[in-house]
Amino acid sequence: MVKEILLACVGKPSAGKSSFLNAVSDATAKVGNYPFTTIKPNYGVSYVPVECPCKKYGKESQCKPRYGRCVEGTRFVPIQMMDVAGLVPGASSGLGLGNIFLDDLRHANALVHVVDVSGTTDQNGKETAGYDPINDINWLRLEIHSWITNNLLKRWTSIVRRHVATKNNIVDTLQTQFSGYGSVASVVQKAMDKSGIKTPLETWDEETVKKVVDHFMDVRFPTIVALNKIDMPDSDKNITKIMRKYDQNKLVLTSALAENFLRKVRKQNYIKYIDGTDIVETKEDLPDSDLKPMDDKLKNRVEKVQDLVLFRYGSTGVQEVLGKAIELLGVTPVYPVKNVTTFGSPNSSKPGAFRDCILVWPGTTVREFAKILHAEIDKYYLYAETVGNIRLSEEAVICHSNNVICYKTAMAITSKISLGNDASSSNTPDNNNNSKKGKK
Ligand SMILES: Nc1nc2c(ncn2[C@@H]2O[C@H](COP(=O)(O)OP(=O)(O)OP(=O)(O)O)[C@@H](O)[C@H]2O)c(=O)[nH]1
Ligand SMILES: [Mg+2]
Repeated sequence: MVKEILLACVGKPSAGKSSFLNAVSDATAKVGNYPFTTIKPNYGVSYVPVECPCKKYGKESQCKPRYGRCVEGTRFVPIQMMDVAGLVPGASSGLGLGNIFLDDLRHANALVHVVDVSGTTDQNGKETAGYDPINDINWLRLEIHSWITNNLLKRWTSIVRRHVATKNNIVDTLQTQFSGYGSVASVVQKAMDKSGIKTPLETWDEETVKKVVDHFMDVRFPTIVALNKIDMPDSDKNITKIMRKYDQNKLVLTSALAENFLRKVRKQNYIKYIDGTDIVETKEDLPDSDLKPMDDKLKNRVEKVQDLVLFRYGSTGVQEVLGKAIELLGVTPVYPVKNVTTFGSPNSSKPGAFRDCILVWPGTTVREFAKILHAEIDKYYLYAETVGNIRLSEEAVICHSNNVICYKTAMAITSKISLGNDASSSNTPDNNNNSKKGKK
């Protein structure tokens, strides 16, 4: 099945989730300085940067992405973003807007935990001063953990009874319980391997169940923490504290407000601004451009954003969050082509190289990808080759050195291959980190 990767913004009310969604996508979600501005989830399409082979093979001028865009060898591939209502401590047992919004997370492949690092909102999203944002990092994980654990413990006696009666293995029993979270057996297997638990399920106590859920969460809901509102006065000292305590690979400093402001001013043609950088140019910098001159008030605001965010931190950070999330998921971009010299599309007679780019899960093999592209490619499969007419084994795992793939089939494939529909650009099973459904 070909569908998109979905990242979900989570966090307490007023952390800036909707602002973040708007900053990285085409969404126009409502933003407000009061808790629970968002009730129903908002959705948007974002573009994540991956390496496009057009640069390596000198085809930059012919590179014609069907979706997204390519800028000098950096391909921007569409993914789905979502922003849910704010979670408050106790959400898993119904507090705040409760469980419904945890349910909205079931289809997400990874989470972006938006944290208000300025300390100006309390755990319920109400205005305050000097709040310690470390609290938020801790309890959000606990809430999701409790949500899953409680759902499991509620039925534990009957789960054990059925497990014993059916003589199922542990992974199958747990997968039945976890399928509602978009899990597959390989995810459960990975979580069990990580946990190191080898005792029979019928002997597990509550602590063991909690430990399993902990590992399941890591595999099923990998999370990037966006320390948001870095433009505010107290953020600095909180950032230093958090950076010391947590894995820096999963932390990104952001100002969604600054990004939205820069995007808006760019749209109004007052500035040239390159996403993900600190580069902002005005009419004064580019007198021959068609940029509009800014009045003093606007000029001051732009300069303030430059001073507080861009010059200090290098960028607004929001693009970096997407890049890290994709890195965490470990997906690889694959470029199916009609032949490995012109790099034309197997799905279109239109001119242009590298039209299609599909993100696949780690471990996806050449043959599995054939199946993802089209059942007929799989059915009439002869062989696959990559650049230089190098044949690829069916079992070869797709990686960055063989991700330009041409399939040769015993019959011409007449029906359209499925990657051409709507905005699909990624092979996304409802789980993470493995394309092999049910593989153990
Ligand atoms: N200073 C500053 N304010 C921000 C930033 N991001 C968001 N805000 C402000 O924080 C407030 C809440 O923003 P929202 O995006 O509505 O927050 P939310 O997390 O979606 O809130 P709920 O929908 O109520 O859960 C608004 O006043 C935003 O303008 C930021 O990076 N810096
Ligand atoms: Mg919101």
